[in-house]
Amino acid sequence: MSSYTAKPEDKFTFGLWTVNNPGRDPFGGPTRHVLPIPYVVEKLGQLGVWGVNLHDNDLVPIDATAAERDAIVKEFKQALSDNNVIVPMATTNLFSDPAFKDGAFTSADARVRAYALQKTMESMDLGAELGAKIYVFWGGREGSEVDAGSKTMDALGHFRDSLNFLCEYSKDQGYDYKFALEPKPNEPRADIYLPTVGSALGFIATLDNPEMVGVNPEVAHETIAGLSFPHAVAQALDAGKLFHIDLNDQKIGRFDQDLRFGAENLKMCFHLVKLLLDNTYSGPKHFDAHALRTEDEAGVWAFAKGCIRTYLILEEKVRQYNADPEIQAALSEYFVRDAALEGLSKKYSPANAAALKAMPVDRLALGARGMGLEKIDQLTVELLYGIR
Ligand code: GLT
Ligand code: MN
Ligand code: MN
Repeated sequence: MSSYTAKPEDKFTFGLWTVNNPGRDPFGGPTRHVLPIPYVVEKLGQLGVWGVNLHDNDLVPIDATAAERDAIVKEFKQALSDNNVIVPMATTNLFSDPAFKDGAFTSADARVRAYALQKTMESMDLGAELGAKIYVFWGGREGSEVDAGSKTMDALGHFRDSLNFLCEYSKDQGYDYKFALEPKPNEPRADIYLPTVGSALGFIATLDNPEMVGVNPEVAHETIAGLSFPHAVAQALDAGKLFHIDLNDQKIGRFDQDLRFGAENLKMCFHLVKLLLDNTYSGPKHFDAHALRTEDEAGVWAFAKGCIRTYLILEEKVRQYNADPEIQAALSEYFVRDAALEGLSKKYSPANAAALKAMPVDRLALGARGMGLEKIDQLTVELLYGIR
């Protein structure tokens, strides 16, 4: 039995905007104070957290002077090194300022699009100065309520041009960033462009430097759309595009809840952790969640510790599942292997096609077979509840 405490090799991260979320929502103001950033870094370090991520304006106010920026960055770097915390990922706030109310890279206004590039380059400079290797693009305002004129087609073209521009900027500066697109179907816009992981993967293939760009799937975002998060992650892994992951939890069909990891759908979270562990995902594991609005500061740290503990508990459950003789026996009955048939089906050749066409099939027997999935699922539930 482990103590379920984080080690640097777990690569757990939080965003400054997550643990420092003051509990504001569209119907009410903050319910807790914003904490000083060096203190947040110290507390995260005490929890064994590997990294802290940020938007430019989580650290440096949008209207800071150059001297103010430098002083803030210096103090932040000191806190990082004092507490053994790094900055693995950076991103740009292209959603809070009213200038971006109708989008940033996809705005209908060329001046806004140019400003979005300027702000992102400056934020990439900041991220690089702090050592970030991953650069996330969450296009919260890149969407619409009104599909005016040619906007929908224009938006895709503008988004592509912006990403191409910024990939070249990253290369030119020697930053070595990997870009990760974070899809979300809606909120704060009625419809956000590239709403799912699958949409983002399709879009990446149209870029000038597709190898530099992957995805940052978030549990809540695919779940809002009613989609399976583990399936989205599997597709990203299969494509070699899982550059980053945002872990939290969510009820289907709600506003973006960003709940504590494992707070809502433990079985889904188990399958997710299994996918990441079995496929040796080695990137950061970012808890993009926040404490409930009901909580005070103690509740915030209970929330952060809870994300970590649940992830580590589920890793332990995955190891147990992979070693459980009854579960493994049920799985080997479920997966029917046949080396000869798999050889024929793996790759087309005229001979393989002819052999498959000539193959006798007992269709009724195939249809009559019970798959044993009820048993497998019940064993999983019992394992998760600690009965096994
Ligand atoms: C915002 C959003 C998150 C994104 C962040 C990165 S900002 O909090 O809800 O899902 O990951 O821009
Ligand atoms: Mn996110
Ligand atoms: Mn979210």
